[in-house]
Amino acid sequence: MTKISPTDIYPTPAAVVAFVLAQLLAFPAMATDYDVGSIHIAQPWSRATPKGATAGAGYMTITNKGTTPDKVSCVSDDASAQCEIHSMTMEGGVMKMRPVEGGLEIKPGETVTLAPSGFHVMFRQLKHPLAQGKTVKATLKFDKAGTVDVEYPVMAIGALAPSSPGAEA
Ligand SMILES: [Cu+2]
Repeated sequence: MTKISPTDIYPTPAAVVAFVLAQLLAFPAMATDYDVGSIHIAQPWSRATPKGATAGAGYMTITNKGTTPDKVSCVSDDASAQCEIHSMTMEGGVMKMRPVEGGLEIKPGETVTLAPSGFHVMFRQLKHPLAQGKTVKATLKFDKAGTVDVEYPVMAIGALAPSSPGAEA
């Protein structure tokens, strides 16, 4: 006697995992977008660090599609001992960066871009250099939307954007 079970029709979880792994292997540095609550995170990326560097940075675009302000901070990452969100400001002709106290605010309907020379996720006290083609995984915590793990594909040293010439893995 034969009985059709859902697994005959739909791919098994193992098949799905195999497919996803194949995709990841085909595009090792492809960025994924993330959604958590009413927060959308687009195009996360990072930059390779030279040997001996003590810190690295992560960038992304965060949009608040909700109706209340939210604040984001970095809880931890897999490449460094500490993770913070920093701002960069010009002070007396010198660029200075400092932690954003209490988290970076994203107002309702607002999109905040973290990019070189501006806001960034700072991976402090690196355990190893960030290598081009690899990823850094960080846990971000939004006061309202909750927690999300984000993978930052690492682009070339000095890349200005994920699509910069020479930034391809
Ligand atoms: Cu910084």
